[in-house]
Amino acid sequence: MSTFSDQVAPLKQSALAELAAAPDLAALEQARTRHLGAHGQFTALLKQLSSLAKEERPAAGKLINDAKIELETALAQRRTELQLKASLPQEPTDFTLPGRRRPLGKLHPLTQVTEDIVRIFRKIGFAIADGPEIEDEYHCFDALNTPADHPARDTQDTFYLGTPNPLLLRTHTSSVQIRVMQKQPPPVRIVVPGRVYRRDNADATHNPTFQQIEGLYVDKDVTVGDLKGTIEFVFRQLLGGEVKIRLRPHYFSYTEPSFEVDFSSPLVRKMGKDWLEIAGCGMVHPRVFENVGYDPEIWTGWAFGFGIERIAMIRYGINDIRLFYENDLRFLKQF
Ligand code: 2NL
Repeated sequence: MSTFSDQVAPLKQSALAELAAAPDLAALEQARTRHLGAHGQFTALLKQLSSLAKEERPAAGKLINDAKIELETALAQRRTELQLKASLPQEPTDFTLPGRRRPLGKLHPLTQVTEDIVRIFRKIGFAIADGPEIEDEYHCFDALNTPADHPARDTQDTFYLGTPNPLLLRTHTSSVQIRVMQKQPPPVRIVVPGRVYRRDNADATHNPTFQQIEGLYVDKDVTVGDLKGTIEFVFRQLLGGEVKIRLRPHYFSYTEPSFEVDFSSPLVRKMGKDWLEIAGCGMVHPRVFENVGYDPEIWTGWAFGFGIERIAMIRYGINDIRLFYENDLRFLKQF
C-alpha cells in the first residue's frame, strides 16, 4: 500500500507542473491526454488497484481520484488562462496612434448653393414650394401664357413622355408656382428650387438636366422696384456686398414687362467682364393671374428664374457645367 501511495504523489506533482507550464492550448491538450486520458497514467494506476489487497483498495482508489480531481481543476484553470492569452492582441498596442477617422460626407456644391439661396429668401419671408418633375402641358406652358407654337414647347427643347395628351419633363419650375396659385389665394411669397429638363446636347454651358430656382411674389401694389430691390438683396447676400444689379428689357410670355438681370462684382471683373447675365424676371402677366383664378385688377406680382449651376460656376470659378454631373470625387471634395 505504501509503495502504491508513494507512486501517486510524485506523478501528481509532475503532472501539475506540466499543466501549469503548457505554453499553449495544443500543449495543454497533449498533457491532458498523457495524464488524464483513457490511456493516461492515472487510468493505468486505477487498473493496478486490482493487484492490491482488498482492504487497501478503497484508500488507494480515493487517493487516485482526489489527485485526478485536483488535476482536472488545474487543467481548467490553465485552459482559461491560455484562452485569454490567445484572444489578446499578438502585438503590443500603441495607445499613442491616432484614432481611426470616419470621413465626413458633405453636400454637393449645387445643393450648397441652393440651400444658401433658399436661406436668404427665408429671411425675407418666402416659403419653399415643391412639385412634380413630370408635368402636363397645361402647367408647364398653357397656364404660363406660352402659346402652342412657342419654340420652347417643341420636341427640340422638351422631353415628351408619349402622345396624345402628352406628359413631359418640366422645363422650368414655374409649373409648381402655377400649382401653388391654383391651390391658395394671394398673397403668395414662394421660391421653388428643383431639377428641370431640356433637350440640349451637353457642352461647357448646357446639360440636359439642371437645377433652377424660381421665385414668385403676389400682393397688392407690387412694383418693379420691389423686384429689383429683392434681387439686389439676395445677390449681395450670396456673392458679396459689392454686387451691382441692372435690369435690361427682355421678353417672356409669362411676364410683362420682362427683364434680364445682369450683375457685376469684383469676381466678374476678374473674369475680364463688366456684366454677366444671371437671371430673368418680370411682372407677372395678367393672363397668368386669370389662368389661376386671381383677379388681375386687384393682384400684382413679380417672378424671377435663374439657373443654380450658373451661379455656382461664378461663385467657385468653374468653367464647365458638366463637372457638376460627373461625380468625380476629386472635383466634389473641393467644396
Ligand atoms: C428665365 C427666367 C423666369 C419667371 C421665370 C414666372 C413664373 C410664373 C409667372 C411668371 Cl408662375 N413668371 N417665372 C418669370 C420671369 C423669368 O425665368 O431665364 N427663363 C427662361
